[in-house]
Amino acid sequence: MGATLVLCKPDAVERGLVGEILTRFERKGLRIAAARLLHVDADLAARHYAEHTHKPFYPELRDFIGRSPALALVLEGPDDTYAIVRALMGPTNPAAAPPGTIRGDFGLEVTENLVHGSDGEASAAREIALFFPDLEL
Ligand code: 3AN
Repeated sequence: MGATLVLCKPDAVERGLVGEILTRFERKGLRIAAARLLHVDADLAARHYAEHTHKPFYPELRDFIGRSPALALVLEGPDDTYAIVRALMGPTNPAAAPPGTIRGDFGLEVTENLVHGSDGEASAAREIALFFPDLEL
């Protein structure tokens, strides 16, 4: 069994795409283990995006991720659940994402790219603990 953190980012919530996105993960066979609608404030953004805080795009990313609520989820499935989620999401830049992926079907911009999914087992464990400190899987 494996688990990963997913964020439906503010653009997904604002555009009413959360149901569509969750449907894709659920139809694939992944299970929702936890969910929480929250404002990602500057402190949480800096901890979540620790490897990006010094990059030129970070201020824009921080302001975007905190501009309205995001839906944080823990999805459960096989050992490589994080990779399954990322395959359904598509590449970071929605303009380059193939049709059939979430970003390919619904996104145009690299900052407003609808979803986040942990990029490995270690980052999944770190990010789940950050957003769901009381969760026991
Ligand atoms: P992913 O979300 O596909 O794992 P990361 O972890 O490389 O991508 O980047 C985290 C987030 O930072 C992306 N989801 C995107 O919103 C933003 N981002 C990454 N690269 C850029 C960039 N070159 N310009 C603007 N935003 C970026």
